[in-house]
Amino acid sequence: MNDIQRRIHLRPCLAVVAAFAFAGMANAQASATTAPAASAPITAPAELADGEVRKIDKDNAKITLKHGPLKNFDMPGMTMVFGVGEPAMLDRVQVGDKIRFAVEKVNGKLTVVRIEPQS
Ligand SMILES: [Cu+2]
Repeated sequence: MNDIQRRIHLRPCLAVVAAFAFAGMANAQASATTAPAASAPITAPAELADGEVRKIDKDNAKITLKHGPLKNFDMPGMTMVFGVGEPAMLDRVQVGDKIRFAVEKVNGKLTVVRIEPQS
């Protein structure tokens, strides 16, 4: 194969790679509703949802919340169990507390990454 033949042969492959890269960027932007550019999930500002603490499981780093709609995940309001990013977050809440919280998918699991008191 001479140089010209090699370049012609490579071009379609590069186009496919570029298309995949573009699709990946588009997906990242579609899922990050508040951040214009794709960035690490932990640092991306997540939308805060309303919730009420129903149960705290410090041993397993889990919290049961009655939550309002989670727009990021297309989820209506319900009561469900979440993992928490930091077990220490559970020290700052009590059953019955009304909170605002942020959820992100961490290793495929919905995880509460931020808890704030509801004002
Ligand atoms: Cu839910």
